Amino acid sequence: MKYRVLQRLREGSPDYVSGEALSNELNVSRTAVWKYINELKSEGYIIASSSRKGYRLDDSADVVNADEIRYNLSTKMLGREIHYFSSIDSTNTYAKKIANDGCSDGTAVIADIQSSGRGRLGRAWSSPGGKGIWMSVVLRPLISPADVQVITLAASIAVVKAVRRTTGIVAGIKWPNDIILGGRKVCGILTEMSCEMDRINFIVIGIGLNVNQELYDFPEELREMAVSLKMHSSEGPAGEGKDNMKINHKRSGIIRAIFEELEQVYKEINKKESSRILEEWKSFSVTIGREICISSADESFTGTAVGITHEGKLIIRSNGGITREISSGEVSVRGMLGYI
Ligand code: BT5
Repeated sequence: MKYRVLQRLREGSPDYVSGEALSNELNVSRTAVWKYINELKSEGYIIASSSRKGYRLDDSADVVNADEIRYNLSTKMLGREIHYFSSIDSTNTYAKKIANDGCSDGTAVIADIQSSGRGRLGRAWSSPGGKGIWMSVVLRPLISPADVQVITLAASIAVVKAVRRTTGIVAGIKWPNDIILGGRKVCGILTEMSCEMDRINFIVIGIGLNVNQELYDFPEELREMAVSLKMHSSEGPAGEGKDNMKINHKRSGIIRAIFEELEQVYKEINKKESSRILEEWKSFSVTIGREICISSADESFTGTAVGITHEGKLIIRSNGGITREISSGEVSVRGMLGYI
């Protein structure tokens, strides 16, 4: 019922909706309306009340919950089923569990805080509350396990496009799974898979996007190399009025846009139209053309990133002219002059 009250306030916004109208239309008492309004406020909604005019929703609040994300969501499948938690260990861990239990294609798991957010190779992912998008999506693509890397590339494209559409911020992609702003990491993607020899059971795509952190919200060791959308919006030369842009971005709108963009690229993957995805990925890539250092448990070497294969492997040409194809699984990639 409280979300019906919310819906009515949305329809009325930016005007007031009277308590009497709410109580009549929803067939509940005025006291009950007041109780639902207070519940919504405690979820983070900003609602002005006036004894004469009633209640008015201020849509600037950054509220994340399943109802808010689904509001005006235009997808058919992505994010139609949402499991939202105010706190969880890792959304990827939970998503793998429900995927094993048979949840539907496109199911999303979202949390405000992760107590054990994970990166690749057992690394930790900083996931403080009220600041970022920590979510995982379960996909059941019709591709072979060998082509799974393309899904990570597709997910990065979806995030870059969603961020651009909702905030105007243009980010780049560092192969294989990082999204970069001004040379720092704003988002990481962790793809995990369950498969048979020739068939994928499911893929979980974990997306960690820093949205509203300030520098001091990051652990000290990340402050040189991490950034949030909010920090990026407010950086730059003084005198450009950028202080006014130091606003909190609304995470639900960005999540919705990620679902919409991801559904588009996912359709292309299922229609085996990956070549367009790879072309688009190249246009966002900050890796191609750079001299980089690749390290794995066994070796480390340098070369220039010259392209990407149709399975999403990075093509490197070493200084001696030898060409190698690298899969993302067990490697770290560093630029010769810094993080990218
Ligand atoms: C990644 O791993 O970049 C994948 C991160 C995926 C996180 C999402 S959040 C939702 C879902 N649930 C999970 O448990 N995980 C996924 P990797 O390439 O290994 O990078 C990890 C490294 O990034 C760490 O070792 C740090 O150096 C750095 N890092 C950690 N937290 C960060 C943050 N919030 N922003 C930027 N960099 C961070």
